Amino acid sequence: KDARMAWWREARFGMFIHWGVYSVPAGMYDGKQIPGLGEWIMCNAKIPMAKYQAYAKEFNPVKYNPDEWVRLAKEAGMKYIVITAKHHDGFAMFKTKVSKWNIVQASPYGKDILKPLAAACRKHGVQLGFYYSQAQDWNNGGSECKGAWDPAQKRNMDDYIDSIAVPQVKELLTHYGEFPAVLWWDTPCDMNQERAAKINALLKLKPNIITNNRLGGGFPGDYETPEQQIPPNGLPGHDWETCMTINNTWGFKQDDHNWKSTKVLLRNLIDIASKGGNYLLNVGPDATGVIPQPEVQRLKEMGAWLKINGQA
Ligand code: FUL
Repeated sequence: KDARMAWWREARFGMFIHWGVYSVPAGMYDGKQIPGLGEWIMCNAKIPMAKYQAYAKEFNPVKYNPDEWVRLAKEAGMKYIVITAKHHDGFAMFKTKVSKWNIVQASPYGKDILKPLAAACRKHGVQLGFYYSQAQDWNNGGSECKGAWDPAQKRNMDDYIDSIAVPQVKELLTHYGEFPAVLWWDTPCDMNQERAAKINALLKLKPNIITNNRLGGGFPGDYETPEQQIPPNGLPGHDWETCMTINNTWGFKQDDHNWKSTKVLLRNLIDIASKGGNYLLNVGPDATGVIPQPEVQRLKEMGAWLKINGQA
């Protein structure tokens, strides 16, 4: 494990990217601002499947420039990127054979966004990880965690695991060369040992892969994931990574301007590094493929500080 974790333990700073169909409504539904996290809008506003799926027809991120994103991460002093390959809305940001609810078939953009990101990461020497919501999936018959809101969300969790989660994780593990370096699981609602074991078994396809502790079913993964907080004394004896938003949402919301200052973000990074953790700091690109300017500015300022202080 030490050899496998070596790059990750030295990395200290990474970029989390929450990007998907939810960046189209961007926090608004039916003319109203929906409170809560941007990427949770389908659940929070109880949007029926058909209505939510229509947003994909407006998802055309023609300004997506993965090379620029990776250069921004590098300039900020970040050593790795973790991007939402599939969030709880079940939308695959990649080419997949097992569900039509994916960027290639359901959006006008029509292209896998992970492929060129992997190429840019390779070119710039940045590690790339995939976030995959393995349990919660509101459009493919996975768990709704908090209960269904549309009768169309008929669910058999075992069918979902066998026909969606397992084959998609296999696709993610085999279509992107040396990547993913990390698999970032989330919200293990309705996971049990048997379901998690089917997913965990795929990891042998990438013997050096690093995974977080959110698979469920009793699988510990490689590291702990404090969310939006820094454990006061670190987590002695564990590898850990604090993930955090720059404003209050992970997925883009047009009305969230509650940006943390560069000073606070730098203090967080230093605090975390001094306690032996990693800082996975989130950006939420909009539906055109642009990272909001206040986030870009803060990341550049962090990088400039790290450079002056000999840390990047
Ligand atoms: C949470 C998710 O439910 C959020 O949407 C976000 O992805 C965060 C990093 O993890 O548990």
